[in-house]
Amino acid sequence: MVQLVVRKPAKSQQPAWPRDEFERRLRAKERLYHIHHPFQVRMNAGELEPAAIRGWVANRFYYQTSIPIKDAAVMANCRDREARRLWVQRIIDHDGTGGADGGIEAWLQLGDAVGLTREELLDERHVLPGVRFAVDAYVNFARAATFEEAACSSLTELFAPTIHQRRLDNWPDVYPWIEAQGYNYFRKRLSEARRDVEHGLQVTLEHFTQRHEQEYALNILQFKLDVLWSMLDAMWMAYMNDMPPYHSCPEDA
Ligand code: AHQ
Repeated sequence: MVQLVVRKPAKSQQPAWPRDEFERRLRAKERLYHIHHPFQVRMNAGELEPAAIRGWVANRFYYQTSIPIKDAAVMANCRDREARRLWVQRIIDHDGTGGADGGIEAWLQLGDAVGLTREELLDERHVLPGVRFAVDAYVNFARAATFEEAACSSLTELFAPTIHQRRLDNWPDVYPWIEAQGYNYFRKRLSEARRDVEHGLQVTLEHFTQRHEQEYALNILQFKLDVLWSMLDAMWMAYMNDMPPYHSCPEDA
């Protein structure tokens, strides 16, 4: 078994939290969600230059295209047919299916709306090392984790509807240069995130029942919060501080 990156507390004598207290503690992690990262705060306030918006769209595209790969890894570790019947919808929502283009196509439209070509999104030329490492850590966690551990790691989406709604509410006013068709992705995610996270929360609350397991679940959620925060740290250095990787290195002879 691959050593997971999340600390697993030892069995304790402390009593388990009641289910509603466990859920309250999971939801209390919202205070650490990346909506509070200065990059997101400045972005939602309309303070980012077009180049920084394009950088965010291009780097988040790597995250979005990694989600169905992550979810396929989650499915591969799930022996429960009913759970797989629900979880498979996440892959369809992103990759699309016969009748629907899916979220990755919608993100390519967001790219077009902010002035990025499909080619430069798909070839990943703008993906920062720090973003790649954080996203790959999430995918590799899901590959090594049990189904329930990976389901718990997706619970940051408890907090996602607010961040999508803020973009829909603010961006048309503060970024009038972004074409409206770009917002389809955020509109789409509002309902999908709410539906997905209900299942993820049910799996988490039902599986992690002893006190040390509940604390482990909080550590797993913290790991995913770290993934999202670290992505924006890399983007802040590159697009806000104008300090992209190797900016201080000597020119190539
Ligand atoms: O667009 C997002 C998305 O499809 C997902 C899948 C989910 C997961 O499986 O971890 N998390 C997630 C998130 C998406 N958008 C992020 C944003 O800020 O736009 C939020 C992110 C999340 O909260 O985990």
